[in-house]
Amino acid sequence: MTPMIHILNGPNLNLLGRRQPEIYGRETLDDVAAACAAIGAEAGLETRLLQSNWEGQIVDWIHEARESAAGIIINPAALTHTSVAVLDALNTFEGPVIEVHISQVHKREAFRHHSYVSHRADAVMAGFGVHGYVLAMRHMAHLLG
Ligand code: CA2
Repeated sequence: MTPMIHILNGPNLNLLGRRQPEIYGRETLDDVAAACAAIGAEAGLETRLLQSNWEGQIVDWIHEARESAAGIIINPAALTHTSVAVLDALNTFEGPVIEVHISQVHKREAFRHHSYVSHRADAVMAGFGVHGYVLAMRHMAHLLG
């Protein structure tokens, strides 16, 4: 069976490409899904990109990933900086976890400098724009290869 990668996205990322392009760029989450699927096709990985504005939904999807995914790529958005629940859920997942931030969070406000998710993530991308998802997919293929 083709290994599945879940690409999870947190609050407000449904607006990607439609608001604040100076920070997050002009590409949409659909563009990200297509780019990740293309890398997956090259590397023999299936991808499923999901977005929710609800913390509990992200937690539920992480639990589902325990059954159906070989790896998780996650941009938790604001939950990065607030959510022990997302961290606890990720700690129950056994495969590789890659944390992605479109913006370079360390050059932004101090409250964006701490990530709960980084306590679990095997790799962290920040500041590569949406290309960070593509790089994360390539690294996932390397880790699972
Ligand atoms: O840089 C990132 O990817 C972030 O995870 C994005 C979060 C922010 O809270 C993190 O500190 C860093 C915000 C996501 C909001 O997404 C939007 C996208 C387009 C327009 C408006 C919001």
